[in-house]
Amino acid sequence: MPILRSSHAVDLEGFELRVLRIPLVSPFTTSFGTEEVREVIVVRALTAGGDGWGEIVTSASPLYSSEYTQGAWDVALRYLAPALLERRMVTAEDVAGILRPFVGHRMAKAGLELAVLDAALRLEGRPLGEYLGAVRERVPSGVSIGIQRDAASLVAAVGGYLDEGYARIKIKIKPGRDIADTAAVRDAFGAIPLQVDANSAYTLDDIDTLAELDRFDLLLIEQPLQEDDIVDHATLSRRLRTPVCLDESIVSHKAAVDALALSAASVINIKAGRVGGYLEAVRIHDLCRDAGVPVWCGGMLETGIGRAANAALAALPGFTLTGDVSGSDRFYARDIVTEPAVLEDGHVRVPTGPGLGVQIDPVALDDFTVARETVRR
Ligand code: SMG
Ligand code: MG
Repeated sequence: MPILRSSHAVDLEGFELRVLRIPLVSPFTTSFGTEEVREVIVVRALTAGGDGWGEIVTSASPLYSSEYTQGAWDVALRYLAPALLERRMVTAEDVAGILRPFVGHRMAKAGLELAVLDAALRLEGRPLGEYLGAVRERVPSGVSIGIQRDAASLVAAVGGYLDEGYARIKIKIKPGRDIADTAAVRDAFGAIPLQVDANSAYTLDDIDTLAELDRFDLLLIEQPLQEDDIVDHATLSRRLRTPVCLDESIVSHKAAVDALALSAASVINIKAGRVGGYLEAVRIHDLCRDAGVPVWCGGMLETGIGRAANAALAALPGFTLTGDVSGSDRFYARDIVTEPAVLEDGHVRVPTGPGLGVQIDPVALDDFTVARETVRR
């Protein structure tokens, strides 16, 4: 039986959206490109009972998915926020239904839903973790490491994060930077918990290369093929010993149902932004838990807002694998919340205060803001 979550309605007065550009502590390279600055949209729901905060996890360019900052900015200001404001009294559980007529744009929808949910829970004095169904006070913390200049640099980077205490290592791979990089990490560190993420860089023509990864006893290979290659992922899954995990392909609960029905994956990465919100993320968690499929919480280089929410989500019982829920300092020298997530003994704490359980640092928020717009009722 699904647990029915309910939060109080908030009296919506407006939404303030900001584009932030926050420098990364080091460049982050995936199979689709390199980022040196995190460009992200912060959402503030303005309600009669106080503010709520959310984050739209798009990147500047549509490379991870079709969504990107300016597209999310436009659709949120032009269509999504006005639709919510028109309803005025809104619960977080209403948001997805109100926004359903607008096709796609899940990251934008997720950011607005989180802001409404945070406003409601702050008003109720209820922590997000409790609302979502968290069963842990802290979650094990994995780190996602970008493609480095060469294998030696990768080994140095992995060693640094292991020294910090990270519980699991994920390395990014792409054609030509796969077997040798993975071998270098295994040779240097032995049987550490290790997985790889291809961000859709391969096709079935690469099946022999991907099968070579089997000898490294990886926890999983994440999203080797394209977003819509569900059947090809099923074909690949039958051929590999390494478990196939889907990230980009799982854009909704329905996509997860279909992927499991076709045996396209034996593990799922759940990202609230990618699936349209934390409530949809919980539905996918519930589905996978009932199906005996392990899940873990993915990351989109979140600020302290999304990072707090991800820690709460990752504390649900079905999240049996270590997620990309790292300390804030893995990406940022300065965050926009007053108590950024820190790594303690390989774990990150689930905030216990009302709503997200973190406070915005207004000076940092202003310092990183490059655009700002408010829509009112
Ligand atoms: O937040 O720790 C994090 C980043 C984790 O590797 C990460 N995310 O495909 O899983 C993924 C990537 C997508 C990031 S692209 C903006
Ligand atoms: Mg991924």
